[in-house]
Amino acid sequence: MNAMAQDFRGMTLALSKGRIFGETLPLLARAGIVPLLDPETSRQLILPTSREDVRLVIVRASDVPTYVQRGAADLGVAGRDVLLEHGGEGLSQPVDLRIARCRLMVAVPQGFDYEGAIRRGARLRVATKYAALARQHFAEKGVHVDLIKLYGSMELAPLTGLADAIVDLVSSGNTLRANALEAVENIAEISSRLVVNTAAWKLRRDLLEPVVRAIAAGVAANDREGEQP
Ligand code: PRT
Ligand code: MG
Repeated sequence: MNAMAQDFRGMTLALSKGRIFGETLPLLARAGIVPLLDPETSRQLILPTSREDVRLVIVRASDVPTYVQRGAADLGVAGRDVLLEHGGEGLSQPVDLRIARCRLMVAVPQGFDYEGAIRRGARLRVATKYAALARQHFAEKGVHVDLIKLYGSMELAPLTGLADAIVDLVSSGNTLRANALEAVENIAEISSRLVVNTAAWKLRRDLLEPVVRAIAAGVAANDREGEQP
């Protein structure tokens, strides 16, 4: 069967390039799924795999929920940050893959008195790609904010006077340090989730369940490896 065909009858899995792709590959291999092309070098956006009944589609990380929700892909891998921001309607989340882990945090210039500013009831300008999550977080705290929607390089906003604070992902903390910023609040623990179109999860369960189970078994094996001294 031609993996390019729009009438492809097998299983379509939506993945983003970069860190999620790299960490997902070993889990897919557990289900006998090995891509036949490297998305970093191939320009093809539909990748055939070692299984004729499985193809990968390469999309932006924040577009994965949309592809899966609307059934253009049966399965996908998306960060919890992306899923929370999207809302997750129409998606089942059967497995926490425990990969691409990081924290969604509030960060400010080093030395900025964040707690003091909040106590004084200051109105903070907050730059972020996660407008919905940030709005919810500050509303729950009763903090007044002007949200500034950005699509990348959030760290630059406080350095240029665009914003007082940012809401962004932090893993090693190196990017914050390199830009003289510091994290002052943890909003959410993030890892990537396997997501499944809710309708497909009911109607195509026979096809999807063995793959989901194999991936879940791979996550459990990774955990056991991590526990070994
Ligand atoms: O990069 P692009 O604009 O194409 O898309 P994307 O940024 O949405 O995708 P990608 O591949 O960069 O990230 C995909 C997913 O990886 C995110 O949705 C998260 O769930 C997860 N993830 C895990 C991270 C990080 N860790 C991470 N550290 N995503 C981004 N970062 C960035 C962060 O935004 C900051 O700029 O790395 C920088 C901080 O890293 P440290 O190590 O310096 O703290
Ligand atoms: Mg990125």
